[in-house]
Amino acid sequence: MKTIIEPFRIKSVEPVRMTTREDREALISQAHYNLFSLRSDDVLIDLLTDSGTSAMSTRQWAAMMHGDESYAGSPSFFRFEAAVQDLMPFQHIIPTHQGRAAEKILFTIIGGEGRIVPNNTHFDTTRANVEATGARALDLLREEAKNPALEAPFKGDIDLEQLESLLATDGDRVPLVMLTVTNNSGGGQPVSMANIRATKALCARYGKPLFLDACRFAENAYFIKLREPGYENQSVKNIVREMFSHADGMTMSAKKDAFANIGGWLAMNDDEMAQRARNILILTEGFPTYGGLAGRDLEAIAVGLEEIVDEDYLEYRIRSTAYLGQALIDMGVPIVRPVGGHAIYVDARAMLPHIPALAYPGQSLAVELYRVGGIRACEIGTVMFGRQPDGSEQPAVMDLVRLAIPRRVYTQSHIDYVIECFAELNAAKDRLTGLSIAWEPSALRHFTARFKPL
Ligand code: P61
Repeated sequence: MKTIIEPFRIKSVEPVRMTTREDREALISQAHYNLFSLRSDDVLIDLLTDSGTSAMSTRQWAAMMHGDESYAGSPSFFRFEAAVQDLMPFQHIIPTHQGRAAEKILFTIIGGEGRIVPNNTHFDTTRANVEATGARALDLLREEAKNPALEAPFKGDIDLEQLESLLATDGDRVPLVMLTVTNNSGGGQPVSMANIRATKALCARYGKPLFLDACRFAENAYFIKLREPGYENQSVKNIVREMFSHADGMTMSAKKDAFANIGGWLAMNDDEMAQRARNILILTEGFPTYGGLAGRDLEAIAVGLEEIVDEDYLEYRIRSTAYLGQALIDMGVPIVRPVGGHAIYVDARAMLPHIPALAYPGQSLAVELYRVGGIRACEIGTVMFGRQPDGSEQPAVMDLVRLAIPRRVYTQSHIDYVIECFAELNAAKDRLTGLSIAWEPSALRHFTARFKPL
């Protein structure tokens, strides 16, 4: 069959509140042209993030009733721990309230002034948590991945030559190496097993641990199955297990590839590091058998981890994201290629060449998408990454707008509506203008900055 159906039925629905273009003009102006400042009731199709926005299954909701809220030693923790270790066999599984809390703990332990943390590309919270300790977050993406139009199967791969030269010259400043799977800021592109394996070999040679930022591990594994020779007949579950067998630890946001609305964890094999992590956890998150989560959240994650490696789900997930991507390609909208797992990344710099990077073409496109169709997307470009630690401002590597697809939430007709809105916007794109920043906070400015149309 050509048609890949959603492999679920709808049992419970949430109404979408309709708005007109006039309503949205007023609402976005009141929000100072920052989409994070909108009320979500005023959004028709919310593609701001795939994080924490998944629809949970009947099995997950049922499991939540088994949540045991004991302060210490809850059976919900042990079910959670077993589900994680079934896929990611690390010694120590430390729950946190979300991914950035795991990052905060990890970098409090291993970061600090003068240190360098290499990664294929740090996501913004990871970068912010590295830099908050005084350490440097270094992105070592391969050149080919910086060309959005280039088709290559594993554009998330870290540049092994640059990594090796860093370890050879400055290795004593590197506490660990990270790989973000899939590479969110680089377009949701997967990392190949060959690259994970080779990174591990380099790390072993220089005595460095390898950690995976594993938010979208299942999508990454499915791309390995589809694209990497030798894996086509392996189960996704086995591929996942192999990915983690090459790592010494991981950070995770259960809000992505665990179908949960909240949660995360930090995992590792090193006993001493785990001891230090649990000490910090108790200060900031909670006792090690709940780590800032309710027992019911741990239950939802445990079931979510079983469901996320289901290959019918993953086929639908990857194919439905590609459906939107292909429609945009067909109408001539430049997007990061090949289409990633959780999102479409529109190349706003290429689409709006008349808007300079420091007038934020990505923000301009995101605002217009809201005006035209009530669609909320997220700028991943100069607004998010342009402010440098020394206070200066520079264009980001790319100016992208991400249309992130919440898991199991929207149907094909929602996506067809998004495509129609793009067609309208694309026809009038030359009329779009840039924006300036009227106010910004000292860190993570994209969340709260206020803009003015130029
Ligand atoms: C997202 F606008 N991602 O993609 P937490 N690593 C990676 C992530 O993608 C990630 C985290 C760590 C989000 C949420 C988000 O400025 C933003 O559970 C690869 O969100 O703490 C999160 O996991 C952190 C959206 C985060 C943003 C920061 O939409």
